[in-house]
Amino acid sequence: MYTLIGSLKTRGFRVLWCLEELELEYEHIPAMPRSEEIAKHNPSGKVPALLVGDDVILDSVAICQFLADKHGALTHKAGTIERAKQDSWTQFVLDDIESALWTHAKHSFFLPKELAVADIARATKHEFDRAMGVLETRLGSQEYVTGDTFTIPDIILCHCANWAQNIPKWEIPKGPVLDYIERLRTRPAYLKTMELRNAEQGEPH
Ligand SMILES: N[C@@H](CCC(=O)N[C@@H](CS)C(=O)NCC(=O)O)C(=O)O
Repeated sequence: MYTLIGSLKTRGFRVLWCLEELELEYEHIPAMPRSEEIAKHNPSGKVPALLVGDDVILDSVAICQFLADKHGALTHKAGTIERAKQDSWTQFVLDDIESALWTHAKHSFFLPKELAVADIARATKHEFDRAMGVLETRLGSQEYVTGDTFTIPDIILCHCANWAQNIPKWEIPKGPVLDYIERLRTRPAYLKTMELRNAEQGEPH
């Protein structure tokens, strides 16, 4: 039995999608960042966290990859070339896409006003658009990022695409990249996660 702590309006979305894909039993506590509930498990106050018995796993990608490895799906096997390429995709999503989104979010609402850079979007949108170009080239005409198999970086990428589309004027390029994202959004586990997310109160983080 797993317990996911973290609102679905945060990176918690990725973990619940993953739990749904794997058809696992879980409990969900939709705690917000910096809430008392998450502070019991993560001193940084960041969500999500996954409780596994007496253990706590932090960081959405580590959690998703753990679940995939443990349950033998949504991943290539460790030690294979396919897995190396999958991990490279995960790293690309975090370094080139999520980092632009996260820098943008921090300067928009997480940092104290006196520290936030007002026109940060000039740099972050530039980084994001550049990453979209790289994504288009690397994806080519493949169904998923690693080819025929749906894996964890597809989940992280789709979550980042949703995040980007909530920022005014940030767009996913039409054509192969948008088609790929829209294909991911038809998955039953995604639709279930989105339904649960939409039923939650509060703003996206
Ligand atoms: N690397 C972590 C990042 C977690 C994170 O930054 N979560 C955001 C919400 S999506 C948060 O809780 N932020 C609160 C803060 O930065 O204080 C992960 O992937 O889970």
